[in-house]
Amino acid sequence: MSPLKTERRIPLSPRLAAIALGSNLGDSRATLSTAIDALSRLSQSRRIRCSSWYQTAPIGPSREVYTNGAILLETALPADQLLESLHEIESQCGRVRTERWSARTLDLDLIYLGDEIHDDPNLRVPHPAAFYRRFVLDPLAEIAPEWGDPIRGATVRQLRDRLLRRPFPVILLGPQAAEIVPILAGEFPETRLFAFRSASEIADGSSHRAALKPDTTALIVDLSGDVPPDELRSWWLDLWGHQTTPIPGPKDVSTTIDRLREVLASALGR
Ligand code: A4P
Ligand code: MG
Repeated sequence: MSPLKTERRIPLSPRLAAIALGSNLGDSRATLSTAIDALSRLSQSRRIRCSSWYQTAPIGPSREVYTNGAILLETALPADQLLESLHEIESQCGRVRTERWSARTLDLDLIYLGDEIHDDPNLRVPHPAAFYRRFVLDPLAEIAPEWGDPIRGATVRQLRDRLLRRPFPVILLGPQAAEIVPILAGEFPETRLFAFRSASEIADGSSHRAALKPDTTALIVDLSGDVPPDELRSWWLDLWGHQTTPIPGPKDVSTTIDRLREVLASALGR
């Protein structure tokens, strides 16, 4: 027997898993209840709570409305086996992977697994986009509001409440930020967009800085992709006593703007 198999036989202590469900192809309600049944029957696992279903506007290229929800499982499965099981359930429910974010019968994303942190392209936990997505946080806040995000130092309820602020403050960070702000400001009037060329410009106290009150929590989108996340996080904490997390952006302007539209629409729940 291989060492890996031996290792997998060591039972893990059960911990909670938060899984987000989404569907925008076929009979979504039927597919989602099949998925809930399959998740509830997973080995070494038991169902704790399910959210209600939410109709959400599609983010990205697909036109069909999504049905989203969330489930809490108690599970002793190792992270890689749990993800494998989620992929199997997606396939059983007719998921066919084509282009990025194409319409799908079923998408299962592992949002949290106890307080575990995994940083592998095949398995990122906490899910890297969950913290700015209403379609994830609304259902999750219904069933696990006090869950503490192990990276962001906030509960699910706090993460969701940040997205409800209007105007919604967003900092775009990078050399193209000033050019992009007027384009997006018209499309997203419920936001307040600030452009900073660099992290040091915020620290130096530019004219925009005064507009960001000490209690402001803003979503930072790092368009340059150059600022190490930990550094950005720590000076953000130092300046305002709140934590946020930068989203690394692509470098070319039109892709950046498209990507920003997706981020803002997810955050605002449009
Ligand atoms: N992967 C890494 N970490 C994880 C994780 N924590 N959970 C890997 C699940 N999978 C994870 O996923 C792509 C790869 O991510 C897999 O190989 C997996 O090992 P995928 O499910 O094949 O592809 P995808 O879902 O198209 O891509 P992605 O980036 O996961 O997209 P999302 O984040 O799932 O977003 N609009 C509304 N209103 N509601 C939605 O649910 N969903 C999406 C897709 C877009 N727009 C939406 C919704
Ligand atoms: Mg997915």
